[in-house]
Amino acid sequence: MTEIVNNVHRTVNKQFAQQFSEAAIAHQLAHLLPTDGQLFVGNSLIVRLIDALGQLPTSYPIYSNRGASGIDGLIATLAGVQAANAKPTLGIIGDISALYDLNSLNLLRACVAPMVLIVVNNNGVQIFSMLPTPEMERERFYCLPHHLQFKHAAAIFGLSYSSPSNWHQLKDTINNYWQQGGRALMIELLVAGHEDARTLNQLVNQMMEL
Ligand SMILES: Cc1ncc(C[n+]2csc(CCOP(=O)(O)OP(=O)(O)O)c2C)c(N)n1
Ligand SMILES: [Mg+2]
Repeated sequence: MTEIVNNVHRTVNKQFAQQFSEAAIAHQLAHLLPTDGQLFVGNSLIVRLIDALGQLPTSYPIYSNRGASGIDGLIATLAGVQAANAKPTLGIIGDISALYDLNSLNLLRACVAPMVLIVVNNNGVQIFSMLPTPEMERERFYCLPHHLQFKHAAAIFGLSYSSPSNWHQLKDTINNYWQQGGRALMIELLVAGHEDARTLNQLVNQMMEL
């Protein structure tokens, strides 16, 4: 059993060592957490990637939402979670979820503690790329690509903004923010479309063969 667990760890670590992808960030998320803080995880692909690949510290507080149907009101819940206990908070949600609840960015202007919101922009709904959806129709009817970016949305609501393009930039930007504080910070991660849903499926298949 220990041998299998070690093999799983080795395979996963090798796969993500050089990547800057949604799956790799889920795997490394522990390095971005604030000390004595809390994590809010959005729905869809990111929560599944963190569940499968993340190695979060024991007992670290993690919140998530299950709204009326799922992806509604995630930013509002993130703001509410922080307002309730005033801890430094890292939130991570998908791009469609962020667009759905864009007005709630206004709530992040009045944060009572440091707040970083990571928006994983994979240009649409990628969770359905895990399912055997028909290739020809997937893009148009399931993924709904919008080709939008969030820089100006952050500006409208007076948030700081950064869109790092590699792991070191991401880690330094967030960890400097935890030390220095300031206005709430939005981080936009521009990642490839279908890749991460497929990575998860491929990894599960690889694990079955170990
Ligand atoms: C209120 C609501 N409407 C629609 C859905 C169906 N739905 C499930 S996931 C999803 C898209 C999520 O997209 P995004 O936040 O970008 O996450 P990704 O799939 O790319 O990880 C949608 C529309 C839902 N769960 N909740
Ligand atoms: Mg998305």
